[in-house]
Formats: sequence, structure tokens, C-alpha cells
Amino acid sequence: MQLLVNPSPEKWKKQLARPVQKTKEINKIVKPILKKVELGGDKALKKFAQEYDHVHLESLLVTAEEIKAASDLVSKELKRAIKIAKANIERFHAAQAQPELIEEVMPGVICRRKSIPIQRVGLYIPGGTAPLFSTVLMLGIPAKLAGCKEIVLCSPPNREGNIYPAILYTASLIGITKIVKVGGAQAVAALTFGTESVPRVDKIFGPGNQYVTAAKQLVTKYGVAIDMPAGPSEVLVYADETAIPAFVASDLLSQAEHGVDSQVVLVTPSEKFAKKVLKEINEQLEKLPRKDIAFKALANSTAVVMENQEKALALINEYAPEHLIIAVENEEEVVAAIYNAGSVFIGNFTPESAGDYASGTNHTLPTYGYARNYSGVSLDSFVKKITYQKITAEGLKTLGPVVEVMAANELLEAHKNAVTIRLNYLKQNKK
Ligand code: HSO
Ligand code: ZN
Repeated sequence: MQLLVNPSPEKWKKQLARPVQKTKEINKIVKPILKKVELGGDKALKKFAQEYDHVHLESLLVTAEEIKAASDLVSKELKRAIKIAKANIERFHAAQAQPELIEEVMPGVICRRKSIPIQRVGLYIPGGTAPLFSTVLMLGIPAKLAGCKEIVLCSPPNREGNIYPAILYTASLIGITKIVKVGGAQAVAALTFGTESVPRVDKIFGPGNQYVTAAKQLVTKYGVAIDMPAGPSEVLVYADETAIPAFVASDLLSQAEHGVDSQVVLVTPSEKFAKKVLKEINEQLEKLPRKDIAFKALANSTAVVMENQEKALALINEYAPEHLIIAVENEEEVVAAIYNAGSVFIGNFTPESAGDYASGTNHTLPTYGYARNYSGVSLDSFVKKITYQKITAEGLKTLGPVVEVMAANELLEAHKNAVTIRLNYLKQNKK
């Protein structure tokens, strides 16, 4: 982890650059995969399972028996934890529901807006070295609450042809039954084009490796929507001497262990504090099973000493971290000054992992600086809003002339006429 002391603003961008993504090379691999699934359907998916997951699959769909067997493999302790997390996530996401909006903007001119569920959604859940069953909660719960009609979950199988048991258990707990054994870019392709086993969806959610991310980006040209442009996990901790170095180190390591391309940043007014944190990181790192991954991520990572608070806040907002931990004395003052961050964790006793799993907020968040212009996943991500209007005869008498003059000045006579014809009718039919 490099240490910078009071770096000047022109240098921030370069010094805190995220690891570059090799989009071009990845796309070269992903494009043919998309094509093969589009043309070959299930057969292509099975071939990819053979090639990438080293397994021969008779059927791509998970059966009820498989879900039952998987559930038996999940410990009581984990089931209990998942249920508590589920309750918190449900509660916070249910509270996000917006009732229908009805506004009579002028007498007889009534405008409405209503959330309607996106009908078919696809959830991608990574397998591999860290099978993220928590992501099933984060995507499945709002999808259910929103009322999406079809929810398809894709996750890669292991060499025995099974999906990670806790993923299946969590899915069935929230009532997701269409589960497909498919991973990687081919899963995204299947959700986009549909195959014999996989229904086509309207929007695709979920994190994944570089291939999944690239595939999601590419399929938007076929009219399918995606949750957000995703990238490796990251955290920025803003901490002063009131924070506890061991806590801060543990938070930085918690995101560093996600992947070699993850990035973590410490911003602090005190050089002495920064050095304590760095020392703690080295000590805690040694004991981590994923220390090789975290070690590589730390090589892309930086501790910034910034004595001036205003500059520190400017740097944080420019960086726009996915996760921001604020562990400083004047925490609410800092919270109020933040305008670019995916999710904010406040105080010494709010580890970022709480939000990753169980506190109730969503962990699917914008990375790579996209917190400047994207929100994290929420109930909103699973609905779209339709507007409605109803104008009465009285209402048209007032609003009509406004529309007529505007249409005439845009030189759109037919628009004007759609009003005039009605106003004339009303004049002739006056009682
Ligand atoms: N921090 C990750 C989410 C996650 N962490 C899942 C553990 N499991 C991205 O926000
Ligand atoms: Zn995490």
C-alpha cells in the first residue's frame, strides 16, 4: 500500500486510478460466446459447461430434489443467520415502496405515476472461490417485493454439476425456483436471448468476473437492461485519531480479499494514524486464508494523509467510492458533505461487512467511480414507473389553448389540431 502525504489535487486522479480493465481483449472472447448461445441454445450452454466448468450436464435446470438435498447440507447456524439477514433486508427494501402518486395539477387535469414491476428479471450469482449466497438475498428480495413475474437465477455448477448449497437454500427460502446451472458470459447470453431452458429476461442483475461484466455491457444493445456497470469491489475509509487502527485495517482487508483487482483507500488527517493502520494491515493479513489475493489488491491501494478536511472531502467525492466508511469525530458534518458514494458506513462500530450481509441495505453498488451517476440496487431497480393522465372536458378548456399556442410555435399543426378539434366539439355541444 503506497503512502501519500498531502498530494495536490491535480495528481489525485492518477494516484488513485483503479486497476485498468482489459475490455478489448475480454470482448474478443465474450462476443463469440454470446453468438454461440444465441444460435445454439441449451446445447451451446451444455458445451460451455463441459469446457469451462468441466462437467457434463444432462439438464440445466435445478430440480426440487436438488434444492432439498442442498438445504440439508446447510448448517442450522447458517440458516438462522440467513433468516435474520433476510428479515432486515426485507424490512428496509419494503419500506422503499412508493405509493401511486396522483396530482390534480389544474382543475380537471389529473396526472398519475405508478411503479410497475419489471416483468422478467435474471439474477447472476457467481460461484467459484467465493460463492456469494448473500447476493441472492440482495437481488432476490427486492425482485420478489417488487412483484417481478419471472425471476431466473443463474449460477455456475461445480465439477459434480451442483450449485453451491447455500445459494440454492437461500434462493428457495425467498421463493425463487427457476435456477439454472450456467455461469460466465454464457449465462448472460442465455438470459438475453433465451434458450429451451432459460427464459429471456428484461433486465439482468448481479456481479461477476470480467467476462460476465463485459457480457452484461455488450447485451444492452439487444434491448435488455442491466443493473449497473460493475467492477471490482472497493472501500475508502476516512478515519481520524478517534478511530481504532485495528478496526480500520480489518475493513480495508475485508474488501481487499474480494479479488486481486480490488482497491482500498485510507484517507486520514494524521500520518501517525496512517502508519499504525499500515502496521495493523501487515499483521492481520498474515492470518487471512485469502492473503495472497488481499496482498495483490493492496498493491493497487493507497493511504492518503490529508491534513486539510476540505481537501480530504474533495478527494473522497472525486474518487466516488463504492463503500465509504466514516470514522471521524465530526461524523455527521462529514456525512453531510458527501455527494459521491455508493453506500456510507458511519462510526467505529459499523463495519462494511455488516452491509455486505445483514444490516438491511443492499450490497450491489456502483464501483469504478460510477457512484457519481448511479445508485446502488434497491426496490427501484426492479420497477419502472408509468405515468397516466386524465383530462376532463373542463380541464381541456383551460389547458387546451396553452397546448395550441405551443404546438403552433413548434410548427406542429397536427398537434394543435388534436386540441382544436375537441374544443370546437365542446363549443358546438354546449348545453
Ligand atoms: N462487498 C461486496 C459484496 C459482498 N461481500 C458479498 C461479501 N459478500 C460488494 O459490495
Ligand atoms: Zn464484501
